[in-house]
Amino acid sequence: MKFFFNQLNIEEQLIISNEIIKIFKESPLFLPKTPRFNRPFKILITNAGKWGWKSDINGYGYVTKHPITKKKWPVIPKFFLEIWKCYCRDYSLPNSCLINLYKYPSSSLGLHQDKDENNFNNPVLSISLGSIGVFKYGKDKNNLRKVYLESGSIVVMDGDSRLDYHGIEKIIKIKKNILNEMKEKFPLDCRINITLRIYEPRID
Ligand SMILES: O=C(O)CCC(=O)C(=O)O
Repeated sequence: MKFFFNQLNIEEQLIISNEIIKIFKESPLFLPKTPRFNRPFKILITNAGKWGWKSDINGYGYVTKHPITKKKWPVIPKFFLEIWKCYCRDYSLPNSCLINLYKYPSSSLGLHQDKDENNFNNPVLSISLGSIGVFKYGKDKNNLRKVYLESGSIVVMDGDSRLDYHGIEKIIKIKKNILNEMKEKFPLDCRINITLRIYEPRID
């Protein structure tokens, strides 16, 4: 796991926030639910790119259309691709961009591995914006480390860390949340995480 803390400056974070507002308009946030038991996640999500991730009673994985609007996901903003090129320069461009909204201090994301992409030689890159995410990670579920992901931080999971367990324990409110400055476009004191991935559909 590679952490690049506080990499993006305020101007860059504002560009990203504006791109997210545009994505939300085309591709509204939705509440994912667990397969089988239909339990709601503690975050809202949406996507950009050819492939978007969803989870509902029928299963989870990558799909080309928004589960509610049934429209294709919007394209991944160029600026996001530029960030990918800086940190993952040896790889092809991502075709999936998942956006998570953590609305409350109690919003969280359970410990998991990113295993739906089929080719784990490709990295996963995530960008944090807004409130702090308390991020737990490790190879062994019983021996986890904890870091605080502040706004503008980037995480890359590649190589040996590509299949590490990870999750968000909780959200910590900060004094100056960049997302609060966006004219009420985001819930107060929220956190946003953007994850860029390369999904390779299975050819059966
Ligand atoms: O919010 C984060 O920092 C982690 C997001 C994540 O692990 C995921 O969406 O799979």
